[in-house]
Amino acid sequence: MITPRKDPSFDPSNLQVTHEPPADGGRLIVLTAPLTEAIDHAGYFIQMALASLPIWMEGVINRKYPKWREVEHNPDGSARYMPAGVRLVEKSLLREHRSDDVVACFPDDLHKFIGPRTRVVAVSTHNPLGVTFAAGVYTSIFGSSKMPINSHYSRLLFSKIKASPYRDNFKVIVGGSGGWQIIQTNLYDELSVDCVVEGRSESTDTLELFRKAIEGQELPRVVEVKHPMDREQILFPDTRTTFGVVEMTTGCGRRCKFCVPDLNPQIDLPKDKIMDAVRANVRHGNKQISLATEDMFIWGQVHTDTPFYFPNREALVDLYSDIVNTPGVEQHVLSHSTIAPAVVDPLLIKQLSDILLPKSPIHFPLLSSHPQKKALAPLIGLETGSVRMAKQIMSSKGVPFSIEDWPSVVLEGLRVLNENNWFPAMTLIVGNPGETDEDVMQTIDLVYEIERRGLFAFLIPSIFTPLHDTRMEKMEGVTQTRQLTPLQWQLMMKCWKMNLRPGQYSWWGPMAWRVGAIGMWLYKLRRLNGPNFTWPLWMFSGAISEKNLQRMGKIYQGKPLKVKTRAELIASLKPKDWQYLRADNGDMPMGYEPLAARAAVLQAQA
Ligand code: B12
Ligand code: SF4
Repeated sequence: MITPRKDPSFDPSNLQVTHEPPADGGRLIVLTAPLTEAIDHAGYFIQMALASLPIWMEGVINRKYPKWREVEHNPDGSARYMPAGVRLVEKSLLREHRSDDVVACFPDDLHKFIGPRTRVVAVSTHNPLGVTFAAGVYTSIFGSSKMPINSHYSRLLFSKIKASPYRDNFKVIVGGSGGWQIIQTNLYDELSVDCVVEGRSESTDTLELFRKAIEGQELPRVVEVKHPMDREQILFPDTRTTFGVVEMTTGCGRRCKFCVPDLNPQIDLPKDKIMDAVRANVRHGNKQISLATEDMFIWGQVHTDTPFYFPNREALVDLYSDIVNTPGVEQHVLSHSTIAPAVVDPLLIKQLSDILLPKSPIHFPLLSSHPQKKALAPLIGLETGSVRMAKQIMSSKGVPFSIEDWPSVVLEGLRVLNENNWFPAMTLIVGNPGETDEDVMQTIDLVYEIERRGLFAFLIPSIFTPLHDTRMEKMEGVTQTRQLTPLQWQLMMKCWKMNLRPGQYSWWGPMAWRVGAIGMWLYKLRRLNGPNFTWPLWMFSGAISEKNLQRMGKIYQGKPLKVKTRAELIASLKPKDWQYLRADNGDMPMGYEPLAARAAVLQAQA
């Protein structure tokens, strides 16, 4: 059981506002999501910041994005856009309910739709309590109120529903990728939730549950529903989604032990349905599209004769070209990927860059060589630089390459990506169960090697969180920032120091960080995070050089890594995999051509 956080800034009694009941008696089924998960502007980063910053830092967001709370409505007051999860619940329900019985609205508009007729209020949530990787760790580093902004707004939503004068008439059903957090914290009563659904809304079990709720039957606390096993059963939104999210794949296939989405079947969704959903978004006023996936590179190669980790270049180029060339699509952002495909097929990365950069809203003026300084920034898991740890938790993360070569795959992949103006956000897990100082040192070595080679990724360290249903669910790593060792702190602070590199080029940048970091430490952080945090923070501030800190024995400076080149990595592949390589990338292994020729002969004979 996870201990829920308290939110001192939040007083539910402020919610006792009375409204006129809706003239039509309200809708039978009202769908909603926390405001912070529904907003559609300012790109992915604002939602990630809302999930990671504590509520007392909300002012930072307010200053940077003064209009972030402004949302758009349809003429009837319903939400113009909603997270893709809400849209699919809506679509699933419309298979057996009339459209005027179902509505999706923003939290502030709930009173316009919840009335005496309402029987179900369904909430879709991504991360309601912030007890997941990066979201939890950053708020806890900053201490006092550990409540992430997103959790504050999620609680606000639940309190509004709880305070409804019609609460006794309807059931509250929660679903989405963050539903498990309510189960694990047992906050059903506090949040006034009747039932949490684990799984997809397409399932007939979900419809059955809504039927029971409408009839006023008691609901179980948790319902697990099945994931569709084939691509045709997955529904697509035909209205506008937040950030234009349209699903591209489910599952992954690399089988990392800590991963939730990999538990779903590996499916790549049909292109015609993806395109319909893209066009539907545009029709409803969206100018941006993002394909949701765990690994964009498996699309077009699922259940084919070629292993999924050799990307289908033609299929991917065709799909992405059609998306960005759809009239009305002005912006496109990437979601998640893995890094090995960049080593396998660098030309694919180049071709995708040519197609995607012109429509990318991301600009990194100090990093990008694109004429308009555009960049692509998918989220990629690096997780650890320790081969020993990688073997334990993610032995297939780098396939077709051996996990023994993981640091080389990361460095080579990043080189290819950076050359093509891809600057990924890369996550690292700190405090894995059984992680030793030696493991952390190897990760620090890899991070220094990234720096030494002039490569760039936003490195996002987070503390290991055992996620529900995964093969590491019962394992415990570090649970509080005070437990972090000096090396683990050093790794975290070094990552952040490197992330700020592009911001350090101004004359005032380095000075601002020095003063700011030390000021924060004196004010608050030294008490919160304990003595192991002190020297890594001095390193982060840059007030004492890393060389001097190392001489003083206060930090570990990392040793150069001996890594394989792309040619050496390709040469390390098993001969049976050579047939899937693309010769136009070069670096082909010795003996490749005879094999290719033999394959061509066999093909001709067949
Ligand atoms: C796109 C995406 C984002 C985008 C956009 C999110 C948005 N608001 O639309 C961005 C980049 C902003 C984002 C941010 C974050 N994300 Co995110 N994101 C995704 C991703 C890739 C796709 C989500 C999606 O839209 N899927 C498609 C829809 C259709 O699926 P769905 O929402 O799950 O809905 C289905 C079911 O859950 C169910 N369902 C949904 N709602 C409901 C409601 C009811 C009542 C019922 C019955 C059923 C139901 O039915 C739907 C299908 O029919 C997923 C990975 C994944 N493949 O799901 C990660 C994922 C959800 N994100 C994750 C995380 C950790 C985060 C962040 C915390 C990261 C961070 N530290 O910044 C933040 C949190 C943001 C916030 N506001 O709190 C984790 C969730 C882990 C968890 N909660 O346990 C995931 C699973 C990624 C991962 N590999 O771990 N994310
Ligand atoms: S590569 Fe990513 S999505 Fe795939 S199993 Fe590993 S963590 Fe999960």
